[in-house]
Amino acid sequence: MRLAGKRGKRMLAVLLFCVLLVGSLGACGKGEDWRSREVQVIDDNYRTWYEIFVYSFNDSDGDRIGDLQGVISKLDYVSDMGFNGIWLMPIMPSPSYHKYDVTDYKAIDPLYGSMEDFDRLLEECNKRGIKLIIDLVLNHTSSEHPWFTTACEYLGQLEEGKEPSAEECPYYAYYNFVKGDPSSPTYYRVGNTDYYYEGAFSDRMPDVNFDCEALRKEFEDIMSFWLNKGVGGFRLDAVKHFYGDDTSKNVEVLTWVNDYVKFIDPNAYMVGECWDGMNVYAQYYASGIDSFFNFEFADSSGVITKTLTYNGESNSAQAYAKALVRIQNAIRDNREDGIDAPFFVNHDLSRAAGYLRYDERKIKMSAPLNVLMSGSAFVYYGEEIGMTGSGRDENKRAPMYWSDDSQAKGMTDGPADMEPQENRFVCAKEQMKDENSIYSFYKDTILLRNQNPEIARGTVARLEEITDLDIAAISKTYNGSTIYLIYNLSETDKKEVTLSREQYGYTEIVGYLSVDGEKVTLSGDTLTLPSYSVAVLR
Ligand SMILES: [Ca+2]
Ligand SMILES: [Ca+2]
Repeated sequence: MRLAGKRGKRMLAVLLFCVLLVGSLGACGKGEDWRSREVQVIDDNYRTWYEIFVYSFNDSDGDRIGDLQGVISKLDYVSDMGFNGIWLMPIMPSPSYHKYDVTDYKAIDPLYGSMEDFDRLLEECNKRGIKLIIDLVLNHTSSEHPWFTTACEYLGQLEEGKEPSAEECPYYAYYNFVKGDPSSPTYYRVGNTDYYYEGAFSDRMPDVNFDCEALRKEFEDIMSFWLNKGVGGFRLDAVKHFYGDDTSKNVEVLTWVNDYVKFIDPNAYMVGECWDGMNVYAQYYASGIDSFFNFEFADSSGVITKTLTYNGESNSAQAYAKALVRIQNAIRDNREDGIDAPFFVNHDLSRAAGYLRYDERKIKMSAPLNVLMSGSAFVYYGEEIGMTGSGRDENKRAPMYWSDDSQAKGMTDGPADMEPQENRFVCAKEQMKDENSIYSFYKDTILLRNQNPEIARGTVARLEEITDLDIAAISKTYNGSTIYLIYNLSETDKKEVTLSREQYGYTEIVGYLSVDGEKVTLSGDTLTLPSYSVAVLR
């Protein structure tokens, strides 16, 4: 609707006045829903990412294996939840269901579709402001990769007494071959020869040799291939294993990767998997790679689970707030602009519903403890509906539970060796209709993050005057603007927290989460927080 002329302008002014009036009433807590506030999504690398295992996500052609067209048709689901980044687990041709052993780094596995499908996926992501990153497995190839099979054939044909040469077969230098049995559990024999190769993960995954310049050139070519297509960056697999556990050599490899990728696309985003404690993975930030996954907070024994399920001062809400500051400092000690990459569950870890004992309140509360962290937050598909999955890896990668009708369109069968999984919470279709579901709680959490740019980008400080062990009280400051996040992590008790408006310079609650749907209120300087709730003050 367009308003014209003087009269129009006056009407506009009246209208604006009304909007401001309603807005300020809402600000005083007179009933306006915080959810109607505007989002302020910034196009940078502090995003909210959704991790997708394509195989089990959504099928488009009826073979009951997920595929790229299936992902495309669920982009609105992903975007509607508030995610603005997607990490696709490996999509390149591979003999395994998980595809972490690649046979061709510049193609799409035919099970998942074609390169045209992938181009369309990129296009559809762009339309929605979603940055797409793909898994890049540099540590090893498939044992069926032509580089490896050619090298093995060469060694098999080598004349007795002759030394192998990279001039005769360049691929020989791509891997870590040794002559004679090294008596190591991670070395495997090449056919009937005297040669052995390194396979840190399995005999099907020969480790590459990063000392080889020609191999690095191949990887540069591969990275530029995907970046030139418009991929937003990479999730870098197994970076701790490039050179065994040698941190300085691994950091050197990552420095090379980072320099090359940022030269092609300065805005590209990369996140590395250095599966280790904070003291180790924080050192990897020296490479310049934007992020490393925060294994300190994740999984059944990380900070998030301890905060929710363990007792004692060292697992209290206070301890959670201290841990937020500790991880921030550890990263900044290694690089000032490093971006934390918090996550709770991924494809290698048990799903949270099991170890949180299907306690819906705890499952909900794990969302803000992860997603409201500073940095680039990651959520594994299915966590937003409390899916089940533990034990063998296949169980952790079960079919996305879209519908309780397993024959419904899009449903997949999951990996062949998966044990039957019984989901205890209702399917996505049902949860989307229920404003009290785990799904809705996740969606609200991401909305809060998208409305307040300080949540992802802010520097964290603890409000030390709040000493209640059940309360985590922090500030986040970004671009000169400070907000406050107050978490009540008591499983049972409503809490009152007094915070001087004058001292802290806030005026209102701009949003909150509460697992039971009970309101968070502010009266004078006193904030009332129901059990398991978080308030954002501005
Ligand atoms: Ca399919
Ligand atoms: Ca290696």
